[in-house]
Amino acid sequence: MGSKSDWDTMVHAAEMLDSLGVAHETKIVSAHRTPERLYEYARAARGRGLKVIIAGAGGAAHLPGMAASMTIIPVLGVPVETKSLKGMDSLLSIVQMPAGIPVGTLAIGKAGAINAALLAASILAAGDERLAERLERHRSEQTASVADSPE
Ligand code: RP5
Repeated sequence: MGSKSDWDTMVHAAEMLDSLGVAHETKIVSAHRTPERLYEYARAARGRGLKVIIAGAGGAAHLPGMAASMTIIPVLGVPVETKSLKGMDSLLSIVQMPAGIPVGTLAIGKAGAINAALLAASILAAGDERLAERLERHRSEQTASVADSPE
């Protein structure tokens, strides 16, 4: 994530990964304030064995696109909700990547963070049958938890 202030949103991705048993790390890497940290992180990611990067950022959110430009690992972008523009700024700056460098963009805020984790797990499940089974179980439990009436 681009800032410690993004953690309130990105913690939902971390919690979903935890609940699915997906190993992960959480880092603050700012495209603006720590550009060299971003360069080193993205450049080293594949060699360190990382398989997917979830990048959450707000405002002029360059982090996902810049990370994606420096690695072929799939990058999932989470637009963090902002006070001034409600995250529309984050969304548009993450989703509107020019052709050639893809970022898989999720919804603004908590829903996007949760779905980024689920999508990362789906990507990883392509080569991990046990994770695929855990994802199937998660879906079944979610379905079973939906009441058929609001009262
Ligand atoms: C972005 O600027 C971060 O991703 C964060 O969402 C936003 C504001 O950061 P802070 O000023 O709260 O550190 O780089």
